[in-house]
Amino acid sequence: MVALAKVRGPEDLRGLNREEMDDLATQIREFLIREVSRTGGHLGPNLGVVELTMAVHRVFESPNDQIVFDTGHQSYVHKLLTGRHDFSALKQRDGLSGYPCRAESEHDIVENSHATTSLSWADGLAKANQLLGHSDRHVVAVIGDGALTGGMAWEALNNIAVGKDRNLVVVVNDNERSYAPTIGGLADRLATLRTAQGYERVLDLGKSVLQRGGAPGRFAYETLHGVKKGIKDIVAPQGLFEDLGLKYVGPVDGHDIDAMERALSRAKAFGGPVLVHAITQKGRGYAPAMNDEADQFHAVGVIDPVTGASLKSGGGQSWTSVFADEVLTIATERPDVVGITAAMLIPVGLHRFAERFPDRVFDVGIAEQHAVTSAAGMAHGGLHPIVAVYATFINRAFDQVLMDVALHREGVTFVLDRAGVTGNDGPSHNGMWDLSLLALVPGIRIAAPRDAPRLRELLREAVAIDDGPTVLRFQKGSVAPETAALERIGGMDVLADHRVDGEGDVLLVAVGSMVGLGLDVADRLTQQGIGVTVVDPRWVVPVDAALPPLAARYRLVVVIEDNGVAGGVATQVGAALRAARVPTVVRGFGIPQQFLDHAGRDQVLEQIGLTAQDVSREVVEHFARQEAALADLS
Ligand SMILES: Cc1ncc(C[n+]2csc(CCOP(=O)(O)OP(=O)(O)O)c2C)c(N)n1
Repeated sequence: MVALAKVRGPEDLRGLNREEMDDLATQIREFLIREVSRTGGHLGPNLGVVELTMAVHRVFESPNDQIVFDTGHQSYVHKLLTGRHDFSALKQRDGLSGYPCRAESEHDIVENSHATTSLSWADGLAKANQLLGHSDRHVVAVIGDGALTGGMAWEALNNIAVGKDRNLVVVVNDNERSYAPTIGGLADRLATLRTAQGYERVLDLGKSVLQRGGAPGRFAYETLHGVKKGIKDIVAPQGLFEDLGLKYVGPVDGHDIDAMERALSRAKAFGGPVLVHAITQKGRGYAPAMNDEADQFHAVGVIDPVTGASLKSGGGQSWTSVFADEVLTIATERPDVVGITAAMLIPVGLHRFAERFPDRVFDVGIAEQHAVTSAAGMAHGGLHPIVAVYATFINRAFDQVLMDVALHREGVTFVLDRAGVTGNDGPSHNGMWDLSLLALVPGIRIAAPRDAPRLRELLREAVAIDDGPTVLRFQKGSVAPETAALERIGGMDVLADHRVDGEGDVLLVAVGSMVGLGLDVADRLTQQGIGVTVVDPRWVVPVDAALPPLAARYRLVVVIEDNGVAGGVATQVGAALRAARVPTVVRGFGIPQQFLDHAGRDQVLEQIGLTAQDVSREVVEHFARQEAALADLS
């Protein structure tokens, strides 16, 4: 028996026999359940790729061979096999990243957690290897059936297929699920392929029997092999990959290490692009995951390792849940409203709508671009689509929002969950680009609710707009406490008014989830004798017409937003003031344009200076500098 702790690199796997490998697989599963239940993480996907990853590391020699994991959430086993055993601070500051990470290991290449990029990366790596003469090097891309529903995968396969002499192996990790069961024609086609299970084994058996028979036997085997495609088309019509010109091996039981090794070795020896179709089970070996209908523990928080029960209280109603309830109410009132999700029905809160009106909610697969243009079509056809995605994933569909929805003035509402700093999932999951990108779109209207009543109100206002795109963005986690408005000026809510003798120093514009912070800043400044008025603009793009005249009555406008500073609300407010010839200075506080390492949201906010203490100190110093400059002049 070999202890998992002794496995410091893939080479330690190579001398092991079948029994030792099986034993190691058991240890890896126990490790994952024990460790990930303490920190939270992508437990289900990783339990499903234990044997697959072991086989990949036995057959290929990383880092000379290059292994790319699509999305990267299923790379924990790879981390273990490449010597990373301290999972105690997984996804936390200074702990292991939840995705591959170049800073962690020479075995990690792609750390972008946006799905469906692996095949393009692999195509590029294989082209580089060929041109630079690395003929001994193989590229392996591990991609889920979910990620395979994304358009980029097919763009890549179209190119991979013609690179006949490039060493590229695509391993399709087919567990029939994204979060929920994978849907669409592709999923149906993969299901057809699965029915051919056993075929490869027959062929393997034939090989060993026939090859033992010397030259005639070998001839018979080659003949059999030569007609393989024909047989397969009879057994299971599967032109899908072979029609593209890709050699297809499978389906293979992804939990049978020997079968996986045989398939991968054959693919490796082929010397051209090969697709290995592995059948796996998400959550394998852990009953609470396998029995979980919603997503088989795709991603969990802190759980009891024995029962799988969640151990961390939710901390109140989530933004997602408020949206889920309100969108259902609206859908009940308005039959023209439809929902679209890119493979994330429950995470984005369209599940209640889908349960009640299954024909009116469309899961399009991990296909954000298609989701948006399809929504344009639906809008033109007389519906009002609500496209619900995580803020970070709308980046992918910028051109579709611009050219298909906005240019054609189609009434589509985008609901962007997880906007702003999300923290633990690292740089690619922060929703810090959506607002700046979307603000570039002519005619778009973007809202940022500060609390649950505003989310409901703004969603209703958004779906009432039928002549262009509308956007609602809100953060991850629990809704902020309710803050009532003192009054409304234009479309803006005034939340606090601490002017001294009617004189205002600072007009503080607090955007969405930053309202709590803004109110805290206002209190601190008031204590320093600085008069502050706090407004929540509700709709941040375009800038409310009432804002420039209001700003003209203050010495400084402070904008606080949970978005990249470049091109965000502060930029928009500054431009609006300049256009209205209002000279008041605008100071923006937001997320610097950096890729932020994984850590808790509060830790990240502290690191980038988005705290009440930091912002109020900056404002006090601003006035101190101004007064010093005036004193110099006099
Ligand atoms: C562009 C994009 N959209 C959505 C997601 C969210 N997401 C993360 S994993 C996942 C499902 C992936 O399914 P699959 O590729 O089959 O991998 P599995 O988890 O089943 O192993 C989704 C939708 C993402 N990472 N990237």
